[in-house]
Amino acid sequence: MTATHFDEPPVAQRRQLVTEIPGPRSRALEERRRSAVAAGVSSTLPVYVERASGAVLVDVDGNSLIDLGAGIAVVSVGHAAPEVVGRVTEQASRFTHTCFMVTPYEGYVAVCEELSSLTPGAHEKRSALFNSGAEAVENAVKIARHVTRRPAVVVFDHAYHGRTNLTMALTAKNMPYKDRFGPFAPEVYRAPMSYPFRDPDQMSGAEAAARAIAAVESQVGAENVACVLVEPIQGEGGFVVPAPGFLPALSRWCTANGALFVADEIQTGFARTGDWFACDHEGVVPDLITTAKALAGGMPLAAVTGRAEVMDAVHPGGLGGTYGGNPVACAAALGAIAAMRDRDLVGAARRIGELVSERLAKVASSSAAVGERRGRGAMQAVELVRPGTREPDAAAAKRVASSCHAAGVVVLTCGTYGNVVRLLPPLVIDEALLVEGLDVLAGAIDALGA
Ligand code: PLZ
Repeated sequence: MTATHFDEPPVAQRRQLVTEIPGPRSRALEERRRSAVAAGVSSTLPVYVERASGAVLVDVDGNSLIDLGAGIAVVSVGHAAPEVVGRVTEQASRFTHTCFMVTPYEGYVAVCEELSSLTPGAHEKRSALFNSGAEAVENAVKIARHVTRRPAVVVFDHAYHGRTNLTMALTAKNMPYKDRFGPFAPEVYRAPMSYPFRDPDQMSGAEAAARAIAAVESQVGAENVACVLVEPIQGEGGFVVPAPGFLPALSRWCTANGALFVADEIQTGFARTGDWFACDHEGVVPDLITTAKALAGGMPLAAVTGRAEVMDAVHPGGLGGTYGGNPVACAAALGAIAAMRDRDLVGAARRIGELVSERLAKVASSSAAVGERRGRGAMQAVELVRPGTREPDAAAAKRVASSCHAAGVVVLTCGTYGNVVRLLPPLVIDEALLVEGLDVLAGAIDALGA
């Protein structure tokens, strides 16, 4: 037997740089990559990861970096969480695949049971499992159209729902997601989002919802709408938190008009915002909810969960795919959910939220480059602007991210205008490590000199 990861000492939860970032081995791999990997697939920070645990990445040069991105909100339970690694290893040694559509297995059923009990609403539910967030969103739209017999899908400014053909149509931002990848799927209509920082002053959630509904009613017609699809807090679009009342008003409009309210909780779901789901914050109960990312602690798994009568309206064989609900991914999900429950990661996300928002508020008050600090729970961001204006400053966001990266702290940017620096730390991060990461970020924002 060769030595395994388990024989190595655990990864220390600290930041330690032993080379420049990226180091020589990462640079050599980047060189190799260029002649094998398609240029269209890019990396935010080309340090090649050798192993990881908790909130620390160790690269091939021996540098230890603080991970405040969690692989875009995926490893909320931390890298190499024992609950995930143990179940994945055990399942992989029993069997890795049968195809649930051919010969089923218990793990798939158990994940759907967990989804029924954790997602918003006490009603009877059913789930179907897929491989990626985009695939889950595609299927939610398929189901909504099938059951309502209506064509139109309403999405919002700044929305992100994926990169497949239908989900590109649903996604708002052209570059890099859509540019010259069309033609796109029809019957997708975009409504204005509630974006308090950029809306007319004092626009309430109810007013923003009325604005969106008026656009839908005049341009689409309520009777044509299969579903309204919305991220309860927008992710890639800039961590846009809609004004209170926006989501409940949309949900009520859907119910009154025979359309389905679909919450895309792929980025916000599973404890991230300090509730199990972001919809819980305002007691919104979606008809359908899409999940992925943190659901399976790093293995590819996604789901559509919804009202039993809606989900079961689709004919047998109408939903599926070779790998959807793969047994190893399901084992990972059961481990990740157990970890979230046992370690109270909902509570952890709230504590992280308090700590991060307090620190970022301090930075915001001392730097005119920060237009707004916003977020909920362990999903926090700063929107950078040209001082004294609301003009987006993407170059500043880039500078801040690069200087964090050079110092060994992984942060991500986002936003329609590319000017938002966002934090999505693993929810198991040590407080001291988080504070250290925030110090680096605060220093980078201060260094903008605004
Ligand atoms: N819906 C709300 O956040 C994925 C994608 C980054 P997939 N977000 C990160 C990138 O550049 O591709 C996402 C999301 C929301 C859907 C998706 C799509 O999920 O698993 O990437 O397909």
